[in-house]
Amino acid sequence: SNFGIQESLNRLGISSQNPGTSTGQVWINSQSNYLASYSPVDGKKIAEIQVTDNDGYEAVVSKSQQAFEIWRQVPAPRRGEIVREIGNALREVKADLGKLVSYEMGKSYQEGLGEVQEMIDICDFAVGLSRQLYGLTMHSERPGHRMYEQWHPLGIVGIISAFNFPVAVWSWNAAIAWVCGDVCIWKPSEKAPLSALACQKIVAPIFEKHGMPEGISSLIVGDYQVGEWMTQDSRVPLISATGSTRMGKIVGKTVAERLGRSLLELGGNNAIVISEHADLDMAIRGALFGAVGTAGQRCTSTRRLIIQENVYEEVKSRLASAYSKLVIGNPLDETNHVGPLIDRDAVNAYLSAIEKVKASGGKAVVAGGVLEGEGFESGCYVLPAIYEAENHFEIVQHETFAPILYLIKYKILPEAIALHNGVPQGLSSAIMTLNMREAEAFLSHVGSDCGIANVNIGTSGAEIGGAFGGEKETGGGRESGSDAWKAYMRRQTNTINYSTALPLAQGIKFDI
Ligand code: UN1
Repeated sequence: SNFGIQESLNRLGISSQNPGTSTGQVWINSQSNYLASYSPVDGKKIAEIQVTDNDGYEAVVSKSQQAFEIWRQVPAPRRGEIVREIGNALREVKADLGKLVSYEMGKSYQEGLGEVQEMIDICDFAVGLSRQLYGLTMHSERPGHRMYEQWHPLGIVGIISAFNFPVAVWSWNAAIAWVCGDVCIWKPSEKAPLSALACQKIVAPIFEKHGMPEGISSLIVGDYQVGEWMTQDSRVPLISATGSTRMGKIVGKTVAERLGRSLLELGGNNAIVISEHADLDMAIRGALFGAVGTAGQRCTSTRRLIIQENVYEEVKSRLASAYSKLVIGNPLDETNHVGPLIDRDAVNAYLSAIEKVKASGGKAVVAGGVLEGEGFESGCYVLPAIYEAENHFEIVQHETFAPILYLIKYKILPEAIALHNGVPQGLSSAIMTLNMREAEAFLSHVGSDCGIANVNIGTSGAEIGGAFGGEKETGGGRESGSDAWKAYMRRQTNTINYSTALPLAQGIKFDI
């Protein structure tokens, strides 16, 4: 009776007995190796899924290559029609898939629903995009010549996704890649493989219904080894990877060695600057959701608050009081605010970060700890914590995927911006201020160095319409909206001579 999770699993076709052999799309070919998915909500094993072995991987790639030959010839607006149906199917399963995401990964049910909504939104975006894959035309320097550019499909896109957004980040990549004429091989996090399997079961019948071949959407399951087959594989021209900076450095290097393309969306160390000119009610609410939403496991989670000294004490005490009202528990129960971390390793990383900030001289505003007793049997529930810290502390320079918020004090805005930018990562950022000069300075070329910079909004919860990603150790890639689609296509410049002469460019003479 765990909030209807069993009924949702049934409707999504995820059974605890070997859940996946009937998707119609190639994604496994393994005899014996299984990966179990455990829920951090109650510590129970949800189901096992077959791990992809090397033969299985080869079968997936060859199916994908064959599928690409066909898919790339389907007109882009027709491809968009199919993506529209995928969006509609997601609308129908929103509650069930949101619940599975919540149960397998531990985010609140509301956030699980939000994640499926992101998938629906990106499908809508991709449908429109399917008629807008525009190239430029240029004026040739030569008489009787025409120049323009075309965007052609790239081929197989390898998608490596993280546990924290187990379905939405895949859909940002897949929906765009599909309208661009690419085919996708998805290697989901081994911590959330069932959410991926559910997605595969949603999309596969739609391609099939339209007479499309297997291999437009494929799944490979396993640990880093399975990902490595793909990152080393020159048959996969683009690898789009979301996860830690540590992982991204390995993926980026491997793909670069074969001169492939990688699109990296890695760690953040996101801060909100809270000015003395802020609407403090708004600042507290923005900081609270940013820091404790998804139990601090978004790459956009708020990790640092850089607070002007005149409002520092007030912000600190109001945050402490807000934290005291947080209810931690089963994320499927909508009366709770914060669910568990993904697993016990994450709990250990959280505890070690707290030890480190204390050892560096950080002071607890709201102390952390692991919850025990009834309802917390999985051992993954922790208390959201706040520490006063200094920006240069080694642990503050790191992304810890947990609800730990560091408070840092500043006097003048240039100092706040320097502290803000003084970390290796560059994903998301925000300033809370009603002062126009401060807001514009923060967004200017001497302001935030992040890929995302907000005013009077927290650091998390970006909309799909913008390009998503960041600078420095965040990896530089951009996914989702705006013109991020260009990374999924190859650009071709065409020059056509319709004159009776053959003039050379740059006026070069070459006559015989
Ligand atoms: C991520 O954490 O990898 O902006 C993605 C946000 C969400 C996506 C986060 N829309 O917080």
